Amino acid sequence: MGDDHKGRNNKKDKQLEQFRTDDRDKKMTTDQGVKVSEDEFSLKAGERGPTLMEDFHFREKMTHFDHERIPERAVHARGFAAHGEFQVYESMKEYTKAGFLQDPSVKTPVFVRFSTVAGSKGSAETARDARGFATKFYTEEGNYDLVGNNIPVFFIQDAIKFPDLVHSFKPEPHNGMPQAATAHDTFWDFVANNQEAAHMVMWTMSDRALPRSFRMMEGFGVHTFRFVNDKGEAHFVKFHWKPVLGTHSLVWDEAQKIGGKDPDFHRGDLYGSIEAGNYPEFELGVQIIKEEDEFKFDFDILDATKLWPEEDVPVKIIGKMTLNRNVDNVFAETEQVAFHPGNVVPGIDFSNDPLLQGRLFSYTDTQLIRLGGPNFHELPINRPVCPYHNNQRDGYNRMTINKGPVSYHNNSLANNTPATSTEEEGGYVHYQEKVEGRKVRSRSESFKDHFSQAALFWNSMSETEKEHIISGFSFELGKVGSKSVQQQNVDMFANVSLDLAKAIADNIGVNPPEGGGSDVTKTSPALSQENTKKTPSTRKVAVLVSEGFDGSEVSSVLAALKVEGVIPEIVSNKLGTVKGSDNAEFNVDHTFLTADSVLFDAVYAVGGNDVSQKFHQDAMYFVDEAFKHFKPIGATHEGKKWLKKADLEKSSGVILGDDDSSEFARNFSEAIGAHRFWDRQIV
Ligand code: HDD
Repeated sequence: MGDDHKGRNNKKDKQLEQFRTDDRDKKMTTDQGVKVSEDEFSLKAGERGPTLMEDFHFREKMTHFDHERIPERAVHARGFAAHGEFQVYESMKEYTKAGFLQDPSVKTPVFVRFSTVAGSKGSAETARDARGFATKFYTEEGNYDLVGNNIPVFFIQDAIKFPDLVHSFKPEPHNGMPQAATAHDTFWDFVANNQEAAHMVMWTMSDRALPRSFRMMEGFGVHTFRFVNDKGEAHFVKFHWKPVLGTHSLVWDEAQKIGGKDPDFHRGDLYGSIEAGNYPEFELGVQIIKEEDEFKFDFDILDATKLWPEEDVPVKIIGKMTLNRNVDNVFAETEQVAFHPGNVVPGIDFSNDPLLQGRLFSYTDTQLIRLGGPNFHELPINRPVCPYHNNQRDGYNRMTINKGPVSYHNNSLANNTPATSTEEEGGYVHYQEKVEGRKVRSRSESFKDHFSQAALFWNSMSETEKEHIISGFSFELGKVGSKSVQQQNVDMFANVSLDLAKAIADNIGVNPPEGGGSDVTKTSPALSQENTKKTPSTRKVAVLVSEGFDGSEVSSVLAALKVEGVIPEIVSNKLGTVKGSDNAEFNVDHTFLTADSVLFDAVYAVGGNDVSQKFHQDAMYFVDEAFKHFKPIGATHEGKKWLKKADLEKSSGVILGDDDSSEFARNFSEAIGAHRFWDRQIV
């Protein structure tokens, strides 16, 4: 595959190239460029004597190290990013004049950072949490940032409550616990006493908060924005990212175990997929509402705790983003990238959503402390690819050398340049919405229904998804120490569903709700992951083999699975190679020590003619765990013995074979494509 296919050589990449350096095969120097003669021993007065201050190399090396860390993000600290490109399918001229949404032949470079929200920079990635999905489009008209999440609504309606929300879910200040978890008293105390959180909490207790992969989750801009076309006409718009592989999740027990077995599970998956050429793809969708229809809905379209049901306002798919290149340096790119929902381009404008308006302040403010001053836009990853000129000057770490005496406007000495642009010339002109009102600290009545859409979400779930939500709540509230907080939450969620609240109350030992219930009967099928696209493509299968396996059969099954895009990895008791009949020989990718069932999507239990007692035990555990997590299992020969439970062979998603390997491969691949077999669930 040529370099060009890996997203090399687009405009952003060329810009970054000017800053890249390769230290390999070079001579070591100090930061001042002086060649270093010794890097192991500090300069001392005598071999056993004190180190001398004049050792400038020691001083410089140590000082730099001492200052290597910068503050982590206040939220979304744990993240991973990749480069890619975006292309629109058809011109969006009718709705917006945004340049990057006009021409299907134009590829716009993008940089996307995915993240968890609550945990610190080093926390496990499979925590129950919303995921950040932030995209920077490097357009010819400047950077456009779509700073979204994988959940279409937010916990609060007004940004002034953001510090309270975050304080409540971060580790409790008196003991610094728990890490990367909302399963503690302060978060649930916040929820019960700030009931606008109800809708988003339904999402975070659902499978959405446990994505299988960054490649398999939706993204949402959350807020209502505006599209403005070249005639000055505006439409309200909400943005969606739809993963081409469908939206898929882990189960909670699996997610927790992965947290220990592989805390880098999601970044490993993204990095590995891109390196293997399985480029993650997301389609961009927009929901559009006419200005005059602003009040036609039973919710306020400015309220960030509300979604626009896709069945009422269809998602129009307008383009595709492909992530095709990993970063060269995680600190320089992923850590130093600075997103801001206020980075817009002509044709995209804001709405009066009070959460959005508050965000417009917070992001620059936080970058100022995190990145140490006002020049972070000059960091290579943050620079626009179009020219930029203004009278901003100086500040820490200024890199641009602005020439000439003039740094003010208006001026005559530089012919009044840099000059402003008219709208026709591409100058950003804010949409002239008419706004009138008294200065008040209050919330519109139209923002006060906190439960109808939470109930819509609940109603739209499959039975399995509902079970998962009940156990999500029961886990989280089960970890809460305060009986009062537990009870308050049960009573609160009775407004979403009595069944839900009663089930939680029963599980956590508090009183069932006294009243409650919801009148909402509406459903939105688009909200259920049961209805998402399913495919075996890029699913990882553990192939459990030992010496003496049936060579021709296993080789043909693996070949057939690969045609479907499945990624088989060989697991055995020792690294090295494992030999089967017909001269078949595989390199072993993992042992039972280095791998675990939870790290795979399916298991192919093969065995061999030389299986030790220990191998049997390990393989049985592996298969059993996969079964408990509802995963497809294919078993042939000795592998069948590992289906130790009497009725396991008869369960759905367990494919047995010996006779016809192509039929087995077909059935197994189909099962892998189905992902999980929920009818194994014992309720
Ligand atoms: Fe935020 C980071 C998404 C509400 C204040 N936010 C941050 C990131 C994402 C979001 C994806 C990480 C960006 C990256 O990868 O660097 N935030 C959202 C969404 C919200 C939201 C979808 C609701 C619709 N955020 C929100 C509010 C405020 C903030 C209401 C404050 C008023 N968010 C921040 C921040 C962060 C941030 C403190 C931390 C690090 C950063 O900005 O760069 O400013």
